[in-house]
Amino acid sequence: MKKIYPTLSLMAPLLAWSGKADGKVNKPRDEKKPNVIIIYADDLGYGDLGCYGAKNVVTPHIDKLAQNGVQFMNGHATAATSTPSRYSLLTGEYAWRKPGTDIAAGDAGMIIRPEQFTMADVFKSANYTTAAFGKWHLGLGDKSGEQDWNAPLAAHLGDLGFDYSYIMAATADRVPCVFIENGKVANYDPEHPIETSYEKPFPGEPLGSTHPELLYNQKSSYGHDMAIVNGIGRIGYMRGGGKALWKDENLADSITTHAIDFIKENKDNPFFIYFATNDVHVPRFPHDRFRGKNKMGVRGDAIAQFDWSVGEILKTLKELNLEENTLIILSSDNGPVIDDGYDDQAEELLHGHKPAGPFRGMKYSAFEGGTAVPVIVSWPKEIKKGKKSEALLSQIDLMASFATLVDTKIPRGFAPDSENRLDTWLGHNEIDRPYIIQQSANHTLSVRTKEWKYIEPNEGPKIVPWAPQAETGNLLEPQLYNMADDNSEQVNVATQHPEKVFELQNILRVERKK
Ligand code: NG6
Ligand code: CA
Repeated sequence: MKKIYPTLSLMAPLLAWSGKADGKVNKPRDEKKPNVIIIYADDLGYGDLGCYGAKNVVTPHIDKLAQNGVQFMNGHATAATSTPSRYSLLTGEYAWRKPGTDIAAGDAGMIIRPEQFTMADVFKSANYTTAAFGKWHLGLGDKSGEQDWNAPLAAHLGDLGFDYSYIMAATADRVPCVFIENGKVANYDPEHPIETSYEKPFPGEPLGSTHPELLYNQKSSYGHDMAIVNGIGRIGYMRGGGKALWKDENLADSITTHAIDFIKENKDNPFFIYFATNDVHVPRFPHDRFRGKNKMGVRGDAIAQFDWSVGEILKTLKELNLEENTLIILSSDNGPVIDDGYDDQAEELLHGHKPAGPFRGMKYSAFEGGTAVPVIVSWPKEIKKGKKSEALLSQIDLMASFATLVDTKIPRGFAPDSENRLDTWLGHNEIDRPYIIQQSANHTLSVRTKEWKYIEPNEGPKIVPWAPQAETGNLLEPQLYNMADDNSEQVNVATQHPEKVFELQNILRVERKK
């Protein structure tokens, strides 16, 4: 579907970004626009990287990226789970404004609609070549449950501003377990047509629940007992696939090598890459090169594999002489989780490792651990080395900040929640966002300022049923934490500071009305 944005200048002038924190405008640069790569890990926690204090796993490539750029100590995803976080990142709209943005099934219809203006469109309108790799998890095709995986999909990333895509439809634990390249199953095997269902099993196909003896690896600890693919129980039913089925141990290799090929092919023109890894999501099934190397078991191995992927991208940029003028943003879609429904010993083998660093809660949670994530930004040409920034930051602002970077306008009505904070993202200032809004798995909203955190009252279990280490943050009373002296949200001071509670509640009220 063709998008037409009359307000948009397709002849965007060359980069004219003011690189100054004080608002003074530098001379417009007429050099080549930077390449931009978002490296988006899955379920990687604030405490999971060497540069954020991890001891049990080494992440030399990422640590180097941080040393060469800015490391943010107060960066946040918009939500504590994948689909809403990614929706907000790629559209600049808080997912809680848009129904149907919860954790998506593998046969969900495409959640971002073709007529929406996306982050990829920002770059396209500035004449970049754009691509997405790896985990998508934002639906494909026109309607949920109605995809024909054996034909070109009715709607795909080509309709969202991506020139090229090589993606997993959802997650590694959801069917279909195949890569999709430009809207078609990659390595399609006509002998083995693909069918999926999230409603009923296919007669005669063994399931994790009925044939646990076929699960030779990674038994489920919760759910994940429907289709069995590569000996691993998944969410959703599937049959067929044949040669197109991915190999779990090769996921990182496939995603990384496709991205590297794209970089090589597009080295002469500015490109934008959304590089979304499967690591460190479940099922954790790292390649033999990493397996068994880390004392924390497969979760540690998967972090090392993620670091390897980053290293390969950096190596390629260096070889092609693109390192200096490539802006890289590395982050995660939500906080960490330990046991996420597979019995992979992630908990038993932690050895004192704290995936969420100092924060309370994890993935799914309204506590900070749900959304406080590593954020590293590097652009050797423009960013001073080795900076740490305490600025309060939300991924919601990347879209408008990128629009400023490439000097393009977002058409009216799109990216309503995204603000241009480019100078902060590049480490030129440390201006906090006045507040950020965070969404937990059950839609509880929190307001975070630099000093305070308010969690609205909500019902529900205290612990995520399948993730026994993950506190939800649910409480029937308002919660208020003083982040300046209690960043692990231990002491609820709501009753001592009713005026602060009121002020932050009011922010939510106003935001909800927008
Ligand atoms: C949950 C899954 C979990 C994970 C999550 C999505 C079970 C018991 N739990 O429903 O394993 O897939 O969805 O994670 O099935 S996310 O990072 O993509 O949001
Ligand atoms: Ca995730």
